Amino acid sequence: MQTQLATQVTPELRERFSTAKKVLVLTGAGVSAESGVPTFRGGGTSAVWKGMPFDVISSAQMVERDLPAVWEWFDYRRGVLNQVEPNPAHYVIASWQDRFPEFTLVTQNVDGLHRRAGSRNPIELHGSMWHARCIDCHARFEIPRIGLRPNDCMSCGDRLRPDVVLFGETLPPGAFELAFEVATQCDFCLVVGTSGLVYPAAGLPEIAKQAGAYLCEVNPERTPLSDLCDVLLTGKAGELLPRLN
Ligand code: BJW
Repeated sequence: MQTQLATQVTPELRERFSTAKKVLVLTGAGVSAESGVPTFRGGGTSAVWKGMPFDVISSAQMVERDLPAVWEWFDYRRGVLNQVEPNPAHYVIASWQDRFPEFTLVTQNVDGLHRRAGSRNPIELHGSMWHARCIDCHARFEIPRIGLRPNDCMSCGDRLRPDVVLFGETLPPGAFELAFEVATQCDFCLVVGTSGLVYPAAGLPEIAKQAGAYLCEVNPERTPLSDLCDVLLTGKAGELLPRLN
């Protein structure tokens, strides 16, 4: 079947969405773009920190080599997040959790904006910038506000690192397994603002498709996932998602 291209919500899409029973929404950095959070692969200079590409500074090797630099990078990004608000896409996604019999939000984002918009239990596949984790005993600590980042582990005293999944690292235990399970059971899968390049998250839409779900992608650009989708809604999430209601 060919992917249908649309810039507006079509009657078929609205009908499919409104009659769905088990909805899975997978989001990526693009859902936060209209809040002013830079995407990773959106061009410009945003994905470079002090001359280092983000896949260098956001890497397991850098945690070993220069943990203070990694903290500096994440402290800077939490500072940016402090200045921004969730946008209409975050809010409408949060509203859907009470609309469908079964609804799951799976996000690759570590910015916490879905929670700030009211999403109760997002599966945060790549962790959260608002948590630190002990490099030794793996105890997790919330970073409630800027300036309140704990320095050392309160359980064992060892060093803390951002509780974020960096390149080459494994996802938090159980998170992908849960997302996988939901993908095999959903009847409608909405893929929003992701370049579809990073696995295993990028594999979820195909799992949903194989299980028979209707797939809709919302993105201003085509991605490697577009051909898999039933419909590609071309445009910005903050403008298009509220129109699905
Ligand atoms: C808009 C918009 C608007 C703009 N509205 N849309 C299978 C095949 C190949 C490789 C692998 C594989 N399995 C594993 C790998 C390796 C690797 C990987 O996938 N590499 C590929 C890049 C080649 N994966 C991993 O390493 C993962 N670990 C793992 O699998 O562990 C097991 C294992 C271990 C060891 C060896 C092998 C396996 C971990 C991945 C962790 C990713 N971490 C990051 C960084 C987080 C830290 C930080 O924040 O600094 O997570 S990478 C970065 O990419 C971040 C994102 O969550 C992730 C996805 O990016 P996303 O969200 O798609 O954003 P962008 O910027 O790419 O795209 C934005 C999109 O929005 C664009 O399409 C725009 O058009 C769109 N947009 N405005 C709607 N208004």
